[in-house]
Amino acid sequence: MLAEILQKKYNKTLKECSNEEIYFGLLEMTKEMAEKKYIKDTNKKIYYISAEFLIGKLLSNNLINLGIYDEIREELKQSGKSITEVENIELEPSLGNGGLGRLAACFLDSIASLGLNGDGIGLNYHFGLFKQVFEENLQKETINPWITDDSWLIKRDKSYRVNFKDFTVKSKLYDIAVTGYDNRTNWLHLFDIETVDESIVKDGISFEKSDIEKNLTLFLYPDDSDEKGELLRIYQQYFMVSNAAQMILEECILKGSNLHDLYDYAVIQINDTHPTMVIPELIRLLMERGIEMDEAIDIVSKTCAYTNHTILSEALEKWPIKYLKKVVPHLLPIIEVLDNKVRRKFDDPTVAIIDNQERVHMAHIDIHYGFSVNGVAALHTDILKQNELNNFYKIYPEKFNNKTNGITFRRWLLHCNYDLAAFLTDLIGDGFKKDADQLERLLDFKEDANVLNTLLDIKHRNKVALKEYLFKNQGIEVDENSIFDIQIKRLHEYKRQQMNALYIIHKYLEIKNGKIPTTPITLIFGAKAAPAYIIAKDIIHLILCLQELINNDKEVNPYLKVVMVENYNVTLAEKLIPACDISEQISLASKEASGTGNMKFMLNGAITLGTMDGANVEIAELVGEDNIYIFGKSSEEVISHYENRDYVSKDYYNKDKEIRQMVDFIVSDTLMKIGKKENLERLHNELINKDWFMTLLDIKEYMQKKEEILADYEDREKWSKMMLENISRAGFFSSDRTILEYNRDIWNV
Ligand code: 26Q
Repeated sequence: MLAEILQKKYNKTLKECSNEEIYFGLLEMTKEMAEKKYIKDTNKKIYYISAEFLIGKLLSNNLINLGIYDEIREELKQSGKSITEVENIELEPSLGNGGLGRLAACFLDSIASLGLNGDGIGLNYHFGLFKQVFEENLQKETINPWITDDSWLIKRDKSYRVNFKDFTVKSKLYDIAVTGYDNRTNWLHLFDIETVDESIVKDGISFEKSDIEKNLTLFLYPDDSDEKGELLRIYQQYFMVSNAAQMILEECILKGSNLHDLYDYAVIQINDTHPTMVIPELIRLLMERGIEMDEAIDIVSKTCAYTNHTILSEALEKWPIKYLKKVVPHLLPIIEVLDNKVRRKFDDPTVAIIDNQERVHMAHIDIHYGFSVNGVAALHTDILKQNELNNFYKIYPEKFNNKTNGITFRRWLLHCNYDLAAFLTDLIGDGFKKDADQLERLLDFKEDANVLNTLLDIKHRNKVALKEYLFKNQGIEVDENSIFDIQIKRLHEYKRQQMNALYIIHKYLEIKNGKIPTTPITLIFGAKAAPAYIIAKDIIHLILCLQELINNDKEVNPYLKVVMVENYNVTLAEKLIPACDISEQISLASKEASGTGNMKFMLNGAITLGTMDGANVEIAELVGEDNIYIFGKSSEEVISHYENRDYVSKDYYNKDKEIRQMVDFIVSDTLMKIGKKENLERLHNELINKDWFMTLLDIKEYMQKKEEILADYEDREKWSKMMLENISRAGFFSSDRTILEYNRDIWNV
């Protein structure tokens, strides 16, 4: 079939076609096949509304889900072509910041793969999140264009009017097919406007923030903002949810809803607070269609469910009324009624929607006017119930529930680790592809030396593949015989990349003093920092300076290497994760809601070095303490430090020589020669005088545990058994399991 398409499209045989031509041929073919698997379903539908869908490249995944990957791979091979090289042609859209966006993409895959009726709704950002480049050991931001004439986007002739205070825009809809694994096709609906003007972007990623008709869907907001930026974010959010609400009502009416029974036709999952305005917007639209306000509120409350992804107070959205008035004044009367109702019912001012500083707490709207509130890992949900949202939990205990995150095994095993998936299939059959719990059958081979050695072999081959990829694509050289210790995630102080960096300093100094590691170590980082997050950028600067220092020091570089990959994204994750030995999950306990990278690493046979935070807690329970390396203060201890305000980083700095030595190295002559004084001094000062995320509290234990895990790597048999145990127990983290729970407890479709 591919050959026919290429013949028709280019009048060439497969052999004669360039990789680019093959890519576009496959794109056409896949889109057609996907569309055929769409079934018009009149049942209740899940609408997963999210400001982010970090979908990654789609070609291979669609081929896998459509069941033709092996066939195409073989066909290409026969003609001397390689599917990996064809994949390289595809541009990766960056329609997400990190975990929350990637989760949304995994969920869409699982919803379709389980045959459920459910679509995603979001925005078609032309440049997505910025592309990261390194210059003079600093992060610079540029645009990441991904939309080409021919792409996964399918233009629909659907359009809605969205009214802002001073003007109206007309939307246009693009769809991307979401193929289920051996199952139906659903859609990801991405809204856009005709008038967007890509040419207003100048000098990196700067543009005129107030010209909404030109900039509305240019960029995905990184998690930071100034006033104009915040206004734009409100414009984007309202544009997204108004389109969503109009489309949902239209579809439900077509299916026979009289709107009084909307919840029998639709369930809306609100992915963090970014789509919260869908609640007042739906109420408004129902009232426009003649439904009384009280009933409209009741209908919407039975239709919407909310997922919380964070307890960091700075990430909880609170929009000043002043801003909302500038953008969506027509929502304010509704929000005020919602607030009044709450105030009449509950004395507690902390559960009000509008606070005494005239700010609207978006999460509070979701909790009062949605029927479900869920956290994303057991510990996270407990913290929401007992601490962060305790006042709400006391009012609505029945609304709170946990849904531990998951990942799609199609992308994070079958696609990214072809050899491991094939080996597992040989051993335990292919039942695990649809029923991930069957991975436990691997435990039968716990004592089988051949199996254990093959796991080590596959890991080694993946390390070689990564080595080649990094050399080709980033000009970086690594030693496949070293230990690959990897930390890849957004850069944030709570994730504590700085702690890992301090460890590198410690190792560097040890090697300088003649203490040589048994096996060389390669420390790999990948992380984007929000452009306005100064300290996060300073941490990147520190890591890049260490990379330059260490990799150029002949005394040290045979034993220690630091690699910070540029523009970390889904595609890079797919190369890095299968090659990883040590998975760094070292957030300050209580701060990482779940983490999902931790699950991807486990599934691919990496061993976790981490704190008892987020889903690490559940990983530890599943694999047992012999198969994971846990360190650091517990979430209770951390929360109590915050409550009592009794953590003083300077005390730790003053009383421990080793800590002082590592921290002070940041501003040593050696590093200052390479780096920028301002950045390094600011970071040094931050660690000593603030350290809000308690790096120095956990660092000694971290160093000990890391020595332990590095030493255990030497025992290859023990290590391979840990790998086997981790892979075997990863079934729980399939997003299919997560989605079945969402459906059982929340959606009921
Ligand atoms: C808020 C206001 C203004 C602008 C941007 C934002 C904003 C944008 C993105 C706030 C938060 C985000 C992203 C949050 C996120 O990715 N959270 C992660 O969600 C994952 C999936 O549940 C969890 O595994 C991670 O632990 C959590 O950090």
